[in-house]
Amino acid sequence: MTVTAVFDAVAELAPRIRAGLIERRDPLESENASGDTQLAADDWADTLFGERLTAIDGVGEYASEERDGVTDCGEGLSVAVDPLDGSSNLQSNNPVGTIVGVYDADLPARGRDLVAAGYVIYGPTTTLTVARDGTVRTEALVDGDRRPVERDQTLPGDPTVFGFGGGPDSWTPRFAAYAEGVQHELKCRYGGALVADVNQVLEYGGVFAYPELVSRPSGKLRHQFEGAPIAYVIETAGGASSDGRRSLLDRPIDSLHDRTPVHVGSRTYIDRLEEAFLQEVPQ
Ligand code: FBP
Repeated sequence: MTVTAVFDAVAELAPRIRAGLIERRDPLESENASGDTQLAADDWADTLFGERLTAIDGVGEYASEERDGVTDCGEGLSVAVDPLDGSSNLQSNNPVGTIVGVYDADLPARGRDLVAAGYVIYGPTTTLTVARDGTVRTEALVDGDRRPVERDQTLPGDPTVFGFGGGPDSWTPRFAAYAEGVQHELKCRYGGALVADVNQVLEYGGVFAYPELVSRPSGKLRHQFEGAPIAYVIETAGGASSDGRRSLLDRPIDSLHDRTPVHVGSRTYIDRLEEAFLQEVPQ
């Protein structure tokens, strides 16, 4: 089964990625396809994942945040990877991760074409969270073992945390108004790595957003590599997602490196966001 082979490969590579981060924290001269400064670790992790995942029988395409285009490697499913999410956290020794989306369509592909998605967190423990076949499972990757941590993870009914990227000076008025309400109800938990911030919402309930910004109407995060796979995990766990108008899984995609506003979490907070944005009187 190709999906199993993909996440087996990710589980096997994760400890090696973690061990290699310390010597690769420095920025390269180059930028990635999104124009972001690359760290040596970004490029190195992409090389490892690319080599491994393109060799899997049943994987037909590989793409990553760090590469301009799609790598054809045969017939089968398409794998889109953010090899090192939150890499700017390396300097401060805060969590970073890897995000993987498995699409049953040529890339760029819509979120509804996902058949599985997941992420690794290189945190106090290295964990692998995978959403597939209607269930979210988390394993701890310790000494070559895969120890089950959660066998059927769902968002709790009493949400407690929020994390919003960007900041009040860069938010649009409609998001700022939404944030003003949320921050009096939930505790702020924002650490600058999507996978770690979203995992707090999966664990404790609440909402994560990297929203539209006045200067960046499509926000900062990449749709193919971050928004859609993360939305798939949270929706599989009983939560909801939105780009402000609809589920991120329904958002059209024109180009591989398109960005999107990302809002994921407990349905009550996603519904509130969409209601607020719908009532918005066009400027
Ligand atoms: P990359 O490091 O893969 O570019 O990820 C972007 C990211 O680091 C996300 O992981 C995180 O949610 C966001 O940017 C943090 O942005 P900011 O530094 O503006 O808070």
